[in-house]
Amino acid sequence: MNNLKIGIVCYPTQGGSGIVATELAQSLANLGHEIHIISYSRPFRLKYKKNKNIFFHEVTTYNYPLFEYTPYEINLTSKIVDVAVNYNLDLVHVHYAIPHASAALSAKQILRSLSKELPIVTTLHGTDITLIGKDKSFKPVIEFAINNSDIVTSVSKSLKEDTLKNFKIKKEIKIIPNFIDSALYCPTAENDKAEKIITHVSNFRKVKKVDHVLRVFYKVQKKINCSLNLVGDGPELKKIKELSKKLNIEKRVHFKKYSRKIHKELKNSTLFLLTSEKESFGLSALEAISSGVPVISTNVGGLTEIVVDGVTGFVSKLGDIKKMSDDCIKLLLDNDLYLRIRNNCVKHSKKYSTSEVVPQYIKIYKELLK
Ligand code: GMT
Repeated sequence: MNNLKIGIVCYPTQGGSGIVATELAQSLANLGHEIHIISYSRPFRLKYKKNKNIFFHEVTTYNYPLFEYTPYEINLTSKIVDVAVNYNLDLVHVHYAIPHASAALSAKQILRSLSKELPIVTTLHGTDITLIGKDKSFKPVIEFAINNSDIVTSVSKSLKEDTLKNFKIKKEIKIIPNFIDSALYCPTAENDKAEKIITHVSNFRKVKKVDHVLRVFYKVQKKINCSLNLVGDGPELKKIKELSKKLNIEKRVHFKKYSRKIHKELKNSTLFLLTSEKESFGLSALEAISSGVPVISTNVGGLTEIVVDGVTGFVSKLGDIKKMSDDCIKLLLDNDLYLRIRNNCVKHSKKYSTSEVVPQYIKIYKELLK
């Protein structure tokens, strides 16, 4: 049982869960495991350079005039069955309870009728629990999916607590945090350059409160010569562009497309701002601290596990624009404090490096298959 055949089901988009699933796939493939990624399109972070151990299986949907809503979960279930049989998967690791774990459970039942066992590892990322998961219409499916997965992991302590608070969970939930390639996300001397750049990276959904980022920056730029990099795309982008005009700061705000080179953007940044209303982990904050960039953030969810107040940055209550801007100004004016926090950032991020975290997943896969 050395090299495993693992199915990985994830969202392909810019969100953290898809990034973590893809990075996990790439790390496992580099260790010699055979990885089958199952998703509705090629994951954004999947490198184009062919890795002989990674296979991508696209879930195609079926449209018919009678269906007002395309039944994606059925197509996903069939694809999991198909890949499990044709490639003789040892297990499937799904990222998100719905619809990925619930589809995997249906696939498991179908496979049983074909005399094949398919163990399921489910990783909870947050939105499935703290946002959409709170909608009553999903509750029985989420509870069933979690309680019937063979192993369940959560990306933070806070998300585990939220899951236990909001659902009737009989299953043990193990915490395996998100991880980072610390050789790629590392500080360079460029962090010391005179130009002060504040960066925010997200998928511009309402939950990220990017308007608060602008309002914090508005106050900071009045006191300090600096610019704001807003990286990413999403439903709120248009409104944010309008707000930057209204605040008359558009010359200092640079909108950039999200790219796989985000580590380069961070190397040029002085501070990172994350003003989210909810964040089960905050992968972008981890990318920042690993790059030696102190983070100013809200104190919600799992964020405080990454942004340790006064150690790797400063945290505030949601919407406390004054405190967040004061914290930015304090860090930008006090070079000794800045360098101390920057060093702490790199140290704190080490326990989230790929080499520390990926073996924790391999350990649970092996335990499961014993
Ligand atoms: O919020 C996002 O950016 C997307 C979302 C996702 O599902 O991809 O992110 C969730 O999972 C990430 C990876 O585990 C976490 O870093 C994010 O904190 C979490 N988002 C929320 O909890 C809102």
